[in-house]
Amino acid sequence: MTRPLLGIAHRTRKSPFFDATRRWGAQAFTVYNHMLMPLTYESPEADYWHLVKGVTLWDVAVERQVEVGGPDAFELVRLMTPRDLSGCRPGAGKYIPLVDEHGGMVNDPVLLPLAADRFWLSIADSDVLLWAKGLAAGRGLSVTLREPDVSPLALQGPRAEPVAAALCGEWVRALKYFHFRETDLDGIPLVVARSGWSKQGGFEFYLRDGRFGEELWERIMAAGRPWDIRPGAPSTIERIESGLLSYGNDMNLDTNPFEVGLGKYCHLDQPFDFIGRAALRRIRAEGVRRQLIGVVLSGERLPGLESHWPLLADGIAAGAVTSAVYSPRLRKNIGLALVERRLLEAESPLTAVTPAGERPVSRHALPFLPPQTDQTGGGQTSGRA
Ligand code: THG
Repeated sequence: MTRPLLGIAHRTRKSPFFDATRRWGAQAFTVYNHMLMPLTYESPEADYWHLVKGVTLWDVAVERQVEVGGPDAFELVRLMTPRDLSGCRPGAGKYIPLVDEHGGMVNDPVLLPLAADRFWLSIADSDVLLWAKGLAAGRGLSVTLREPDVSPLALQGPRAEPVAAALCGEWVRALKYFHFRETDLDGIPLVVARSGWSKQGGFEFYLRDGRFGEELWERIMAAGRPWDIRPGAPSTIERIESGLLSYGNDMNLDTNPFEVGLGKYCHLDQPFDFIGRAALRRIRAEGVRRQLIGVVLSGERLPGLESHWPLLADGIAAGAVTSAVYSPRLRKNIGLALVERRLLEAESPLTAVTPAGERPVSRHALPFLPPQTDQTGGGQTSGRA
């Protein structure tokens, strides 16, 4: 069967790096936040090996920024997340689940506090700007909400740090995990952060003026040449091995943070009354119905997952595999699955219904593989607070 063709129109937005990524060999794209994102250059596996062994540059302009500004900006951001932001200060980014009034996941952005009254939510694939506008209008908050001209590039891999230092200066080596700084490269306005959707270490360069897209891409590629930099993209293989979640795949409005392992970011007893607090307290008291776990699917290498694969326990519906991929380092089919808790507790044998037939499923601890730890300026885990 041939692959379906993707129709492109004006509403399918393009990144300021689009032409550069085509020139550098992007072969496949997906749509994310109503925008095109390159997925593959050489092949998913070749791109993955460059990421885990070297350094790769990703066009992740689809990680759009929702800018919240004005006198009530901090209040609106706090209303949107169960994470306690009382210690929030400019320059220190945070991973924050956003939930609705039922405790359902609206998005899982990175929060960048630019100033006491100005924030970026660097969003996953859902319409956060509209949710924020509705909340602000409904609550009569004095905020300005917009999607500014900001386009992130991610530099990821164990050799990312020397490339970032060659480009921006030695100061980037001291940047702590999730921390960021505003800077410029000979007039190209940037925010540089130590972050990214992999556990191989790296940085994100938020371009603050799309007119410099070509120039920034080529400058990073030139700086990375001595380290054999390659074009790349968020890797399904690496992110599943590392246990990173994908909004829209592993969670959506019908899942709550406790089900998907994000309970550690839910501070339900903080004084601030965020949206969804009562619902999340009820869920905490009653316990979750389902739980996201790591799974190994036995047998031959499986095809890519295009929609959830049903899970069965003794022929009874038990949940679904939400993401799956063949791991070249583990030489196994690995995945994430949202499973009924009572079946997990009963340790019922699970089977996945895949396009290649039924496959026995066993549970595996997350992450499947440990993070790269030597490139994280202050520690990959110490920056969590
Ligand atoms: N960077 C930026 N924007 C983004 C992403 C990103 N927007 C979309 C998407 N990714 C948002 N989702 C995530 C999910 C996980 C992480 C970051 C963004 C992540 N999590 C670490 C973990 O789970 O171990 C660390 C979380 C923590 O602080 O404890 O990095 O990648 N700009």
